[in-house]
Amino acid sequence: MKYLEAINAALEGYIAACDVPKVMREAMAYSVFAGGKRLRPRMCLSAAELAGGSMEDAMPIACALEMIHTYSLIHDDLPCMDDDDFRRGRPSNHKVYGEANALLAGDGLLSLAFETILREGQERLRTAPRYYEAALEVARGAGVSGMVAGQWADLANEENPAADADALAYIHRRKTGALITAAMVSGAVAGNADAKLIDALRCYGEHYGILFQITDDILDVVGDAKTVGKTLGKDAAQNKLTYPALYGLEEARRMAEKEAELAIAALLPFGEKAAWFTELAQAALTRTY
Ligand code: GRG
Repeated sequence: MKYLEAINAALEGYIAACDVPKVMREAMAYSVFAGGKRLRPRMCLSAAELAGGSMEDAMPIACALEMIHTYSLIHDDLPCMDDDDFRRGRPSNHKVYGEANALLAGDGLLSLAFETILREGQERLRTAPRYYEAALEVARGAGVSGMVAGQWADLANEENPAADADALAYIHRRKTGALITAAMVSGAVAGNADAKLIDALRCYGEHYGILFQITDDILDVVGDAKTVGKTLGKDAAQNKLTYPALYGLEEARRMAEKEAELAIAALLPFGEKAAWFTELAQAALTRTY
């Protein structure tokens, strides 16, 4: 619980501190405080601690990851993208604030993410000398070589009968996996990890990202809409390239188990200190939201 509370308190502070019109702040806060699991910031903080760094030094980067993740969900729900009316069990941002405001709330969160990282940097550099290297990982994971490229490819492959396993891997390594991997690596770098630990955490992030996406796809087929908090069955309706669509449900489940094994194996050399990550990968296999 200490992580969740600390992440929420820091996010509240960063959003409260920005000088924006009241409704814009409300629109940003509406989605940031809608009950997200805080997976990426928690991964970042735990990776920093595993490396011997402090939660305090990694916190601006952890919060930036959550702002970027939230912007991506707001934009993904827009009618021009996935066109979804529900997210995290509530009306999507554009259903409450309108499309233009939702677009801007997303833009606001993306820029606030980097403003936060840069503004906090001078102070953090004293104890986290590679802080800006960590920030670069976030920019790469979020941007044109990461999440944005994955979203682009995902939209481009809708209704594409030639889309295959390579296309699926390309999309999900970037759309979902890149920001998750960036959370692991940025935390590790902020914590001044050595190359061996960074490689291991990167490997965990890459496998966990695929695991997370496979289970997301499975939930879209067999999940409970109330528990998941969003409209289900949309992937099939939109002819999306997903793991169950390409491989079938049973094979998709087996693939998820394999990815969990590989993620866990990457951190075996770090023993008990990596226990939280091991449990996280195991829990992903049975997640219901
Ligand atoms: C708009 C550039 C841009 C990108 C959007 C993340 C994304 C890319 C689209 C969302 C589509 C989707 C369902 C992806 C699957 C994985 C995923 C990101 C699920 C949501 O993440 P959680 O479960 O969400 O961590 P919470 O609500 O807990 O924060």
